[in-house]
Amino acid sequence: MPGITYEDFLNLDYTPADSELVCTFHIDPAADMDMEAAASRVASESSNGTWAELQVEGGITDLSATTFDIDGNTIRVAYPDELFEDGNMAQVLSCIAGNIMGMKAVDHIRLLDCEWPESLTTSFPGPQFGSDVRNEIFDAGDRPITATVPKPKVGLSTDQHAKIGYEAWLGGLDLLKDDENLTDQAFNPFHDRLTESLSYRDDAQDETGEKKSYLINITADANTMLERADVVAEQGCEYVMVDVVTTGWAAVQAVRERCEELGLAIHAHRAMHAAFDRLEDHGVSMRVLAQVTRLCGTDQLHTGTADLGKLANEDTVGINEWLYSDLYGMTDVLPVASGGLHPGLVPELIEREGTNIAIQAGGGVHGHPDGTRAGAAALRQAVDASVAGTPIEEYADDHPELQTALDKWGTETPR
Ligand code: CAP
Ligand code: MG
Repeated sequence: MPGITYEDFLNLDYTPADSELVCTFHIDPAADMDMEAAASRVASESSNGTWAELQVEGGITDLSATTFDIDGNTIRVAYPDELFEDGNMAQVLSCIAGNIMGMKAVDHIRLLDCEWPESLTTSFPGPQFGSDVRNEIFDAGDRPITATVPKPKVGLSTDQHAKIGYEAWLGGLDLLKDDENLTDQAFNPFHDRLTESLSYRDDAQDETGEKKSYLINITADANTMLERADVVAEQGCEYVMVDVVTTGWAAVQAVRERCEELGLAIHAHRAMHAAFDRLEDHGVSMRVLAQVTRLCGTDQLHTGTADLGKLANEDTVGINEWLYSDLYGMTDVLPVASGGLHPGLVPELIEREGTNIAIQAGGGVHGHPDGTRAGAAALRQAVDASVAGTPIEEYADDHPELQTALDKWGTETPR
């Protein structure tokens, strides 16, 4: 490719091959740059180009990406399959969301969406269980599964934390979940928490006759996560929880491989996603982060509350549809709705997102005036009523825990 220049990366007559990865970006060119010049630089820097005109002796494989469509500030770029290493998400992201994020040729650039080709996609494992966890683990039928995270986030002793789990399970919830900043601190060590919580889990199963499980946060360096996953499986839990953005997808891939051997499902929390996706015109969209997470193979993923909860959300419903969509036979992902939820929001949440989800509430369970067990019962009652098509106000007539929750929080979105 002797004499390669930026113009070689722009061809508005080009039709991408089925094997190519097509990425859609929003770009705002720098003041001294026109759209075509900026768009060609995006394709160049994210494939095989650089700022200087290159003189390469001898033949090499042409791995140039092509900007083939410009529509206002939206551009589409096709990347040849050979550019990527199969099954290596870190390498893929270093191309399509790497140096270009800091290029001076653009004031802002946002990776909005990817169309994943079959060969690259199927080089990743995808989830083991996906939304089948609802019935493979819990026998939940048509209803969403439910989870709660003890609050305060950190500072509870192991015993306090485990007892809150017990109360929540007895109240009718399926899952206890660790908070994102609880891993293995002195006030609540990982191994003690695992053992004590699973002991209460067994009691709660015996007392309720329902299956219960625990999303224990193994987030750490990759080697430590693998050791923790081994112990979680040895002790008879079904899940591990990983914070996929902070730990990084290479580490998630290592955990996914080990979880295949161990038969464990993976719950993906997404703390720090908003550093990538909150600014509308820059970064990486949650849609793409969700795509990446599905390819890497987690079974559950937080995707927000369709704007019903306390946190800003990007297109929860559209992202969930992508997570369920057919992707060359790859297993789907169960979306987790969380962040400021409480029983009064459940009917509208199910209206917006459907029932093939997990519903997770912390403050909306433990903040119940009568405590965690009543709060858990109220959340479960709200779910059962909604799935049955009964208005929760009516259901609350003979479900006092739900009535108390509605009296306290109504159907308002918290801030
Ligand atoms: C929810 C939560 C989750 C957020 C994360 C929290 O607690 O535990 O981390 O849901 O956001 O600490 O806020 P509450 P997202 O139920 O008490 O709000 O699901 O959007 O990734
Ligand atoms: Mg949290």
